[in-house]
Amino acid sequence: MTPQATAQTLADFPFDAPGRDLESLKHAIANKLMFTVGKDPKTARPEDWMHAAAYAVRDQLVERWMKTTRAQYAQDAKRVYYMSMEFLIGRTFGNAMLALGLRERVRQALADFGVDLDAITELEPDAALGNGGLGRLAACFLDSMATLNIPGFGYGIRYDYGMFRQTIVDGRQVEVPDYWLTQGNPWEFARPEVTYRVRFGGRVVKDGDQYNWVDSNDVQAMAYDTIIPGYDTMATNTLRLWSAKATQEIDLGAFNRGNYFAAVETKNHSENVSRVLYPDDSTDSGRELRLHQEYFFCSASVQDLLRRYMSRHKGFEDLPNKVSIHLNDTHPVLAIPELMRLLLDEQHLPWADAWRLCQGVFSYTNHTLMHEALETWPVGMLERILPRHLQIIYDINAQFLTGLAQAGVAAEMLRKVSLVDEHGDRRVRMAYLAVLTSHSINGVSALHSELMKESIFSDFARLWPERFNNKTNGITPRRWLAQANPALSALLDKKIGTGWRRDLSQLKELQPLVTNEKVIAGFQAAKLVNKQRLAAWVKKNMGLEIPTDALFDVQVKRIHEYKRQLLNVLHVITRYQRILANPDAPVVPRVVVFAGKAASAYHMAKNIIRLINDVAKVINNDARIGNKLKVVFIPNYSVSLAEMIIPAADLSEQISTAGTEASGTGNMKLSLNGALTIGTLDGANVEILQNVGADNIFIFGMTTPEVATLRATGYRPASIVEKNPELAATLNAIRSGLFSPEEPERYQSIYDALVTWGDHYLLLGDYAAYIAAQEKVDAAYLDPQAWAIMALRNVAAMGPFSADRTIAEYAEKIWNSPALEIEA
Ligand code: 26V
Repeated sequence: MTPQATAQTLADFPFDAPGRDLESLKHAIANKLMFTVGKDPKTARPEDWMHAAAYAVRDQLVERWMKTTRAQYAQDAKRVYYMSMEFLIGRTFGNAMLALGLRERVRQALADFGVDLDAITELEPDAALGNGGLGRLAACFLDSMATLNIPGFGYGIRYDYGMFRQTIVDGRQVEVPDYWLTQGNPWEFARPEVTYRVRFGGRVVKDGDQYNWVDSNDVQAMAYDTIIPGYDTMATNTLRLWSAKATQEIDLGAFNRGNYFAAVETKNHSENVSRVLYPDDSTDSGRELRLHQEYFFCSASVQDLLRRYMSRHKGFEDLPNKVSIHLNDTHPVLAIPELMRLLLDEQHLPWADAWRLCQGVFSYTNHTLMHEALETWPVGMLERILPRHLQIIYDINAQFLTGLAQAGVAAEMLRKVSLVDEHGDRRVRMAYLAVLTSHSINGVSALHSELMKESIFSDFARLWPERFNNKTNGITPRRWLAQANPALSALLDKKIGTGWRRDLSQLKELQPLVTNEKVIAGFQAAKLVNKQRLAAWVKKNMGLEIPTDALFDVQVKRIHEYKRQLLNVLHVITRYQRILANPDAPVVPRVVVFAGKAASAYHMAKNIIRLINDVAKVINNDARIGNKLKVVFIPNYSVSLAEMIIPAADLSEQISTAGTEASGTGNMKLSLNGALTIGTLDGANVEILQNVGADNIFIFGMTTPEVATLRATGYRPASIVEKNPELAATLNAIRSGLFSPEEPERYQSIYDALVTWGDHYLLLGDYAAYIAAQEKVDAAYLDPQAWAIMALRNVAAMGPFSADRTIAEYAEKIWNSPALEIEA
């Protein structure tokens, strides 16, 4: 007999609701340490206290979590499934305490045991299940969906190894595996009962109208649930991550033949599916394991959401009213043929009905225009691994192309829009499948959404203009201001109240106060505290002294040619040479901070890291320079390091070639924390400019049309160098081995990339404008009052860049998903 749920409401169920007062928290932590962690306070390590405190805080969320789920079922609410290969969550402990408003009380409770909250907080490993912007956006969106009471579920993969840990050895990036689960993860609930069979390979046998997929190799997907707390609300959502488990513990056939090791190997092989996060590395994108990963999590998720729907509904008519599936880039696009397969082959719906339901359910966000990042899969590989899905994709394509042909569309155009690219080896274009199916297709900034319609999806935008729209990205103010920057948060609380955490538009109330002397002094004091925090970290971890009265010039993001860290390096070298040439001239002292990872197979990006470190070594050790210029490459950039670096920044480097950065979100985080932007008219920089005003930002360089024109008419970097002696000297320093005396030709290839091979990102084309903009930055920084006012105007203008605004737009315009009402 299975025990029945007798309690109609949680009020009838005799559990002890955890108290929020200090004494209750102390008892909870003590109990967790003894009974859950199993440690004597006498011998407990800081990690044990961290786990005990985490469990105590987690308990505070569980009741809310259950009330949220009950309310979802009771109201038969529409659920939004946000499907993403990446969720770059970072740490959870601090975020959970913030959401509950319990941070200071937990601090006190721990202090009574002689435990320092800040010290144990640092021991939590980051959940680094993402590469960069796309993964962090997914994490910010989960935070905002919960905070806005939107019934949102994240679906993704529970990688055993997240983003690699970056170490710097002799200036070079060396990757170390990130096995983040060693100490256990107090924030997840394993759900061994929630498992689905995911099939690979085999073949399709047709039996009348029925398609049977047989002889497949199977993997089990097992669910792990992470609680996503909303801020100051009962609403508490779920991130469900799938982990691969072998279907049989061992292969019995092999075992019986006495080959024990081969038997265990099969198990290891199938469990490889969720082993490791793929780096954002276009050269690697054809790897077969990646296709397995994508299908693995799509299949498990779609089976899971369909089961949930079917448990409460008869028939599928209502599916689009109860379910939205959002595709975070093309990585989850196999969810489309998977839902088709389940509706056709298992639920026996007619094709037209299944297709209509899919179009009602799916929506898609594009995050890049870069050709290399647009996913395609070889037809042969799909046929081998997902034979039934390939048939379904062919059928979707045939219907689509037949419709167009009947409407008189020419063969040439049919080839262009076909789901199958017939050039060379035939490949399926996943982005086209997403566009063809989705009722909404959005870009992530105003500029990017326009370019998307003009470039990669131009033919589709002409066919279905109504499907295309923009949703400018945003960031969660909880993590990126309240949590990361307590000093500035306290100032804001005092001057405009505390409501900005839930409603970031309230920052505009700062506008009339930005010239107030007390506000200015408060801002400057907060900035200094944050710079001291960073400087202390750099001293402790890197042994380098950095002056906190210098301008902190920060570029933190993935290392990529299009983001142009090299342009920043050119400025650094130019500055270095100017100081040497004019040792007595007054200069604005600067600390130039870099951080970011390069994909492990991206040689140019890794070489850029090495150059930055070599340049840093020479400049930082040049006695003639002293504190006038310091260069720091902070290793192993992560969400947690971002929380420390960003609040310390004075200047935010957003210098991508116009038209290449889809949005950027670091730009928003830095401006929100009172850094001024030096940037190109790219991505969301354009909208930041509109909001802060041209006087409070340093915009430079070619516009997107100018970039296109220069490329079309012929970019000749060598002739730019000829006309600019300072640039020539800078490049020469790199080429001659000034920064690599032990190997003078080390950076010849970088020189060649910039000067000889017609660099696609046009760095030298923007060099002069960039240097001129940097001179304006120096001039502005000489007046600390005026600088602080500009920085405050940035803070005050960041209201629109809250992820709450973004999510409210998705909910209203794309998902049609109202907020849930939850009893207190
Ligand atoms: C590409 C690939 C290729 C296959 C291997 C795995 C992998 C993983 C990631 C990617 C890149 C995805 C594109 C991306 O991250 N775009 C960024 O999205 C941010 C959020 O919208 C946006 O702010 C950035 O401008 C954009 O570069």
